[in-house]
Amino acid sequence: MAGSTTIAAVRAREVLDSRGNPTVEVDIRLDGGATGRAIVPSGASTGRHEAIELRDGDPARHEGKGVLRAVAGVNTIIAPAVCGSTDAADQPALDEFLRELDGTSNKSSLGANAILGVSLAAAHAAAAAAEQPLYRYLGGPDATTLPMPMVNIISGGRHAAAGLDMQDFLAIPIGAETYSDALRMVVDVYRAVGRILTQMGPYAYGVADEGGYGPPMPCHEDALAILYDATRMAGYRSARNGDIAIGMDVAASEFVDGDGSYALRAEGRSFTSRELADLLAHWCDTYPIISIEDGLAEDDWDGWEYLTQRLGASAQLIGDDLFTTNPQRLAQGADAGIANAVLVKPNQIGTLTETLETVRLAQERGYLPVISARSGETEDTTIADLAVATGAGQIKVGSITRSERLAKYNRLLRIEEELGEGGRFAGREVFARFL
Ligand code: 2PG
Ligand code: MG
Repeated sequence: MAGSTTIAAVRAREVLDSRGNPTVEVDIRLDGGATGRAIVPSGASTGRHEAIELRDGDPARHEGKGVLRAVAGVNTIIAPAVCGSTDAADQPALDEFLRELDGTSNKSSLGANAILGVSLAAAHAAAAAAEQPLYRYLGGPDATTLPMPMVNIISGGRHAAAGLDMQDFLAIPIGAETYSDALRMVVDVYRAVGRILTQMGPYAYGVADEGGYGPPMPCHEDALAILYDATRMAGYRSARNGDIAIGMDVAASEFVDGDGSYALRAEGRSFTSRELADLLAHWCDTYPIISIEDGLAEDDWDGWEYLTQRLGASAQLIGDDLFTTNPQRLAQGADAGIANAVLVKPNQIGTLTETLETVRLAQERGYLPVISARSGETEDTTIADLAVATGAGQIKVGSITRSERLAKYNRLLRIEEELGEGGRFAGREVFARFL
């Protein structure tokens, strides 16, 4: 569909995410007739330095979580400002314009949820006008690498009602030859974990926000042990260099105390920053852990320095709350030599252009980018295309149940089919420097 890519119409509405919370959906139509739609996700364990998600705060609707103000901002401020004048095919200019229209450094005026909805819907519309799938439109002919998935199996923290303080215990199918094989292997592990948990009693089978199991457990090491045992039960080698390795999202900002100590309810005691780093290092010696996200809190930069010295050569250390997809924070972190990977969540920063800048910066500075969903998700699949477009090499979407997760995994299956012989799977190579 050739034709003008000038934005002709922008329409936002309030829809619901996978937790039943309101979120922003945006539709865009271009002069030439192409259309695009995006739905913005929402986190629970949010970083302090994220761009601001605008919520109504009206307790009479959705306990204050409505997004009618963000929707109104799109329909009454952004729409008239861009319609008839702005080219959806010039993403950097559009995103710069949206930032100026907002006028704040953290997008608190219009809301990152409003701005990102417009930014992504415009990209979808422009890709449709170019008659290209989004990954090809954004990434060009080189966008052929399918990401390694790191898949949530057991959840704790803000994503599960019971027990564990740490948030994610993930399976990383490093032995897989193809993306579809990777997914199948992880499903096998998920089922085996289910069998182990069922033996522990009926309450051990709860499902958490990202579709993983959210069992009550006496201590964190049990989750690691179950994942390890289940992998072997499923017939795979659970080893750093085997079929399935382990990843964790500690999400430590969620349980750091005001005095900088880390209170683990499950272990029944507090840890200093150094003790927590040592505990993680001990687990890395005991289990095949090759990736740890937010091992320490977002502002504990001294602790991060120690953690990186201790584990940075043998494990991927991802900054999520630490960097909040913010190129400035990532640059600071790289200058300080902390972490060696960055989680990339478009709604933490609020525009597609800045998201792509963060990925580019990571690649330039030798940090591994991991494209990520949020715990509150929808049927929107933009991040699947983003992972292929950027050649990021890794994606984190949650577990392999619940359709807001499967929408992304299944989108990648379709891209795998579409690329055929021309595509490649990132595979264990992504982790080569740690193995
Ligand atoms: C994370 C994400 C996704 P949330 O911490 O990495 O798992 O959670 O969206 O709640 O921030
Ligand atoms: Mg995280």
